[in-house]
Amino acid sequence: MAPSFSEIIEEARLSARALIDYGEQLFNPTVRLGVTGLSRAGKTVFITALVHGLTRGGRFPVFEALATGRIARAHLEPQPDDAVPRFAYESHVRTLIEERRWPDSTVDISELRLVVDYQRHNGADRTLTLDIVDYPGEWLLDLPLLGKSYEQWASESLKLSRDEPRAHLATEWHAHLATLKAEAREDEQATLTAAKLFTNYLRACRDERFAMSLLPPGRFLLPGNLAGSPALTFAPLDVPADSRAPEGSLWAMMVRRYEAYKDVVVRPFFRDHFARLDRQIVLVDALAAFNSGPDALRDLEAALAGILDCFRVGRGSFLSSLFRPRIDRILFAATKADHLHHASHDRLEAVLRRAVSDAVARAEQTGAQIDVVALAAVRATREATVAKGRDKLPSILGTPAAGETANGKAFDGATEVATFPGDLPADPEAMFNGADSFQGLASAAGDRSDFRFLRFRPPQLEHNGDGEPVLPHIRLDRALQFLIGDRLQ
Ligand SMILES: Nc1nc2c(ncn2[C@@H]2O[C@H](COP(=O)(O)OP(=O)(O)O)[C@@H](O)[C@H]2O)c(=O)[nH]1
Ligand SMILES: [Mg+2]
Repeated sequence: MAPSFSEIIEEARLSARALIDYGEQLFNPTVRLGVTGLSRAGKTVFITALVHGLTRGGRFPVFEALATGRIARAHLEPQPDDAVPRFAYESHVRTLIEERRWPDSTVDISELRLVVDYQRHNGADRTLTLDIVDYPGEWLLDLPLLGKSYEQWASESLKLSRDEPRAHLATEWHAHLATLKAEAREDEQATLTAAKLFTNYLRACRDERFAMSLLPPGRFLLPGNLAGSPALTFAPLDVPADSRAPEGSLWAMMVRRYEAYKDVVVRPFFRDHFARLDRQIVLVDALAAFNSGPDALRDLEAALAGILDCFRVGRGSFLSSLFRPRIDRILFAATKADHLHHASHDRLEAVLRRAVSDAVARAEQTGAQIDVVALAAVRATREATVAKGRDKLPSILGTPAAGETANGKAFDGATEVATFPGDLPADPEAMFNGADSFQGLASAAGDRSDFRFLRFRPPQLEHNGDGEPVLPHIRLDRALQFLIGDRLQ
């Protein structure tokens, strides 16, 4: 298929951008690090802890450049992109350390520039600029839409919504859909209602009990300044994947708006942000999926495959002729590992490795190096062994956030408790054996589910001397070593 006019323009813009970036790179070695993950995965906390650790000299034994003292200084500088909000680092640190609260949730892209002065192994002084870009994983899951027609997207979305537990959540939207005739005249009110019910369905899927991950179009849940615009007012119709809309029909109206969504939302994101990344970390809240149940874990697996496919977007498509994505390292990180006893950290890593294994095998042909880690950017717990009868249970100690409940008891946000969150199996395969592999909240009452993770408050830090205390973490240094260690040789 010959490229369309808009695709040719797109290529020209991309190559102009690549040239500018290349010029800068010559004078000023820069790594653009993308930090993504679905909402609540832990992006804000990860970036805050990473920057805090680098600028304040955190305890990072596995991050070689810092551990061996080759990093002289790291400091923040104004970011290069004027149209992107700055990551609110200082206020997030204050919230975490002084108020012992987690930072408020953010739903937009933001950016921060960190400049690292270091000494090469051969003794020469150098500077590495690290541009950290925080963007919602929901936006990433939109990239495959670039290669799909409205009809393909609609029939895939419908098919997905007809399986349980989604079908259950889609009842109202499906009922409305059954009243629509795709070939009928275009109708703004019907479209508005369809879009509203479809969005409600997407939102219900994100509910904690279900924790479904695979929900494009991402901007329906995070509309930002596009809320209410036509580009966000469409929904799937029940139309064959390989057919075309009659002119003036409801169907044609949906097609037009779907294409507008791609033009207004997806392409600019690809061009201005995604295509310029050098390194990428994808944060995954696997524990939320364990909490919910096997369906959520299966969904997460599909979403991860979708995300990995995004890193191939542009390589096998029209975009690859002029522009080659630069991402050469991708790290998948299971976050909040401090909710598990350390005996389970390797197991958490193994489950994530298993969840991305198929997709990794495909993505490796692209030449990007891929790794998996289980980490806690901020460790909110300590460990203890609690005797229960004759058993000794490996437990974790932490202060549950006010309002969290366990066994009918509500916590006040000030009391420390020991909990046994559940054990991960030695064989990760056991988590993927279908609907009965484990019990989650989606199908079982709270006291019968296999895992129950409480939300803990950030840790109480010990101030000694006048320096600001360092934040405890789990394997954050390993993540850093993989992501930028080679650029600090
Ligand atoms: N215990 C613990 N909780 C975390 C950690 N990182 C994130 N969280 C929890 O996850 C929530 C969402 O994190 P956030 O960074 O705001 O996610 P984002 O939406 O991806 O930016 C926080 O409010 C915390 O409750 C961590 O390292 N340890
Ligand atoms: Mg955030």
